[in-house]
Order: sequence, then C-alpha cells, then structure tokens
Amino acid sequence: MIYDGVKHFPGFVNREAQESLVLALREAVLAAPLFIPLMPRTGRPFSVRMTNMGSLGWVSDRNGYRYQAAHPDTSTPWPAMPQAILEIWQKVASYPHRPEACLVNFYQGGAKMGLHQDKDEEDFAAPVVSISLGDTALFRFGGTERGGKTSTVKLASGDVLVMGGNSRLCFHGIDRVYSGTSTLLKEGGRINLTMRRVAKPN
Ligand code: MD6
Ligand code: FE
Repeated sequence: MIYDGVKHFPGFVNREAQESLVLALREAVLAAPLFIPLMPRTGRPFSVRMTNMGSLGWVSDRNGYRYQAAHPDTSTPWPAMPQAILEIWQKVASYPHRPEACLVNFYQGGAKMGLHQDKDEEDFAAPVVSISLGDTALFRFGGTERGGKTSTVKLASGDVLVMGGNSRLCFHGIDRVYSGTSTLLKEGGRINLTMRRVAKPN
C-alpha cells in the first residue's frame, strides 16, 4: 500500500488475458478512434491519446471535462466495455454497482500525464480501478491538496491499481513511460484503462 485507500495488485492480469484485452481494444478503437483531448481554457493538447468504452466516456475540450454518451468526433455511442474488464472491477472494487465508463489512455513517445484528481464523477464512494498494459510507467501519487508530498510506484503490464476510500480524490499522474520494457504492444508504448462509476446509483 502506498497511501491509505490505494491498492496495487502487481501482475493481476496474466499475459494471456492481457493479450485478449489488447485484441478487444483494437476492436474498440476501430469503432471509437483515439482522439487527442484538449485542456479546458488553454486548448493545449494532451500528450496522451484517448478513447472510451461503456455507456459513458470521459472527454476534455475547451469547454471543460465531462462524461458524454457519444464520441466527440464521430458522435456515435462508445463501444461496450469488454466483459473481462467488468470482471476485474467486480474482483477488486468492493463496490456493488457496475462502472459506466472505461477511459482508455494511450501513451507513445514521451507522452505523460500531469498530476490531477479524478473528480468528474457523482459518486466518490466508488473507487477508480486502473489496468496497465504495455511498457512500465512511473506513477506519482500525492495527497488531496496540490503541492503536497508525493511518492511514486512503477506500474507494469498487467498491474491493477485501485484508488478508493481516503485516496479517491488524491492527486496522481504519470511522470514517464519506460520504452522497451514490455513486448505486449508491437508498436511499443503503454495503455491504461480506468474504470469509473459516474452516476450515483438509485
Ligand atoms: C495512468 N491513471 O495510469 C493514469 N486515475 O495512465 C490515472 O489517471 C488513474 O491509474 C485514477 C485511478 C487510477 C489511475
Ligand atoms: Fe486519474
């Protein structure tokens, strides 16, 4: 445990299951192409490319961050979340409802992710569950206030990370990805899947 409420499960997804997730993601990306999100206000592009699976997807553009039911470029609904991903959620989330959204982050060539909080969801009682695929990344983790002390943990292919409880609103990001550390993705790089419960269950 790196912080109260954060759980790291190294190698939770075995190689065979990682390979079938990659196949499912290739299908999903055909239906919902990767897009480059823009920072609200500044319009600066993210260095990661993104897409989503599920009934809702997370998007960012000049108007802000939000969840929406359709792809921003094609306006078609996001592809369904693969069953294997829902099963991982069921095993680790300790939360009785399904996630509606699975954000797919694709890191290539020096892409990284600045420190941020995941707070666009209505229900912070649900954790955010992430699955790492491909090259190892340096994940940085802090407290709930920007500028506080931080620590790091390496996330390798097949690792699952759960941010729940007291850690749900902690700042976190990806400092760097170590190229050539995994053979999973033929083109190299890293994929991170984050599952989120968006709506408060009734
Ligand atoms: C990443 N992950 O690993 C970025 N968010 O590429 C996240 O932003 C994240 O890993 C919430 C919970 C777990 C995460
Ligand atoms: Fe996040």
